[in-house]
Amino acid sequence: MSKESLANLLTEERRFAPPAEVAADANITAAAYEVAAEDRLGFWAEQARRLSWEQEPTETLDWSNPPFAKWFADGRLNVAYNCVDRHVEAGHGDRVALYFEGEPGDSRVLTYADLQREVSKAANALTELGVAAGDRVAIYLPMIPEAVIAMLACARIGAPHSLVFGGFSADALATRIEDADARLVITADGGFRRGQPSALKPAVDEALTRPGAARVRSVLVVRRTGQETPWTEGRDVWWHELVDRQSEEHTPQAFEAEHPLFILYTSGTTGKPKGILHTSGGYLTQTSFTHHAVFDLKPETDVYWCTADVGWVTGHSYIVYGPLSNGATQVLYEGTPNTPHNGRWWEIVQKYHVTILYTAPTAIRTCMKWGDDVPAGFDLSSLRILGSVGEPINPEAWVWYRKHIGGDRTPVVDTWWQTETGAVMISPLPGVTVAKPGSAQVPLPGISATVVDDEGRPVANGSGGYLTLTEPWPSMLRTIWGDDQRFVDTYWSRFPGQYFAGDGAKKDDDGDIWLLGRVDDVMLVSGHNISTTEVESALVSHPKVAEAAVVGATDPQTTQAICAFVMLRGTAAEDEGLADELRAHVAKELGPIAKPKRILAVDELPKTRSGKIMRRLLRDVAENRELGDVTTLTDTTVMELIQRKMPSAP
Ligand code: 6R9
Repeated sequence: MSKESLANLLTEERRFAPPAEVAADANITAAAYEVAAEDRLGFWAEQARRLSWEQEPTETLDWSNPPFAKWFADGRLNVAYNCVDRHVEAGHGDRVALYFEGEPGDSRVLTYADLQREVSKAANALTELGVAAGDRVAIYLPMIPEAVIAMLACARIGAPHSLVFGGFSADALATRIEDADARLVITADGGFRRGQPSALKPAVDEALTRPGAARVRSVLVVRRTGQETPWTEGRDVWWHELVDRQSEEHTPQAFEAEHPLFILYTSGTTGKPKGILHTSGGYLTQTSFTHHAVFDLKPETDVYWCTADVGWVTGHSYIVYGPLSNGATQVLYEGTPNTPHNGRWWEIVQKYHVTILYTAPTAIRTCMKWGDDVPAGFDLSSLRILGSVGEPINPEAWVWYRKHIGGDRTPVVDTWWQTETGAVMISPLPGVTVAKPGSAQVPLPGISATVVDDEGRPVANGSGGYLTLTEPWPSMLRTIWGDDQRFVDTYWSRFPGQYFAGDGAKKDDDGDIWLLGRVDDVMLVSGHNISTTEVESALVSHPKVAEAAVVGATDPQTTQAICAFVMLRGTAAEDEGLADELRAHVAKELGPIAKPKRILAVDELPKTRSGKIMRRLLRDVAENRELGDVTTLTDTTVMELIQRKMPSAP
């Protein structure tokens, strides 16, 4: 980035105060900020008491060897016991833990007592397969209860899990198995997606032919679709044959707070994927606290639903560990939002009386595109809090979400965090914060975040720069698996003493934080740094545009030229005047400097499995280059369609 900090273009004046009834009964009040500011470590020590420890920690943070943190180091606990057994012991065994909704319409209900039996049996099965504390287990499953059960069974016996998105290729799976040196793979014959059974097991078979994955001893296979499945005798074992015959009793053993809980790979734009390592006590403390605070969860009455896949960090922290440690009742849905019809999600909200919904901006924009009448056909009045995660949420999408899903009454919490942070770091609180559409606003109590300039100095209100975290936090990544140096270089070297998240951000006049996207995506146009997020938000605020992705393509006159890919709303047509109309609209919203030089209407945008737009691929197209790595794309044919529409070089 050049010396000049990010242009501060966007102005958003709408404000939404917390509803009186949420504010009156909120789990967290404004006082928490003061308490935490006065004694940050004392605040986290207090939050750790949300958990049941076999041995209570006396030490909160050991930061004697930064950036390698130890939290609650002398405490001992079992993570699965905290997520399951203790709720049964407290008399909540009959409470529903999971309402599972399969894509074909099948459903299952698991209470906390059921979950305790299932997790115990699975833990016994893993032990029978020779998995011991410390051994890594790769999990490659669809969104079915066994995914949650398998994760908790691993946690219960102290075997770190490594989830790989179902749908990642055999290659991606092999690299992750090899890097973590996993000994067991848990998979399924397949899962249901878009109305069809889609196979998973063949990808495992292929991955295991790679030399790096040769140390895998067994493959545990859940029967989900019933499709024909290739089988390797002596290595492959059916879940229903092995797990079902196990004892329902299993005594959880306590592990040290810093015992590894899981590894989760983030792709990054270059180089091999980074295995982000999370440990037990600090991670569970912060996921539990943030889930309680940010979603105001009332375990007795709320029905919570996070639409993420368990293979994404959001699924780890806000389907499994946060909600279950809090004794939540939640929905787990296997499939896509539009199978068999565009209202499937809203039908699920209506069916289970969902009160808290947590999803991603990409899903919200897709629903906007399908039209307001789709959610209007369902009773969504049970909803009381809405959340967003994964990308900056454009103000227009935020307002649509609140109005058409939240009945113009629910708070919307825009939660900023990363695989690396483990839990939410910056977010409004639903009963406290006067919300600003498009802004994640304030660090949570106990979290220190700021926006700095090129030299690492905090910027003044009203300016932009880089988002950094200035104090360690309990659920921080502990390292990159097997590569401490890369951990130091990647996150702690750009601004010594601060964690650099890789995101651009600005502070508004009130000091609230607005995320502006990855700094790699920031564009340099005639000496101005312009954020892709702001131009995208301006485009999405035009009534014809449902989604937009903006990249900077090399340009001889202006260094980079803004190139926009737009998806139109259902009724809008691509006519001749469209590009000029959108350019004029952006000029009006942001100023002439932000006007896209080229605008291309497309049917789909390239996205990762967690719904993030892959701008680097669009940059490849805009610059007529061969495409980079596409293995983490949901749908690789999207890129061919876009390339075909692209007129060659400007
Ligand atoms: C949880 C998750 C992390 C990156 C992060 C940022 C983007 C996530 C956001 C957001 C703006 C939000 N991001 N939440 N940007 N506002 N509320 O998404 O983890 O998959 O590791 O991605 O996602 O760019 O750096 P992960």
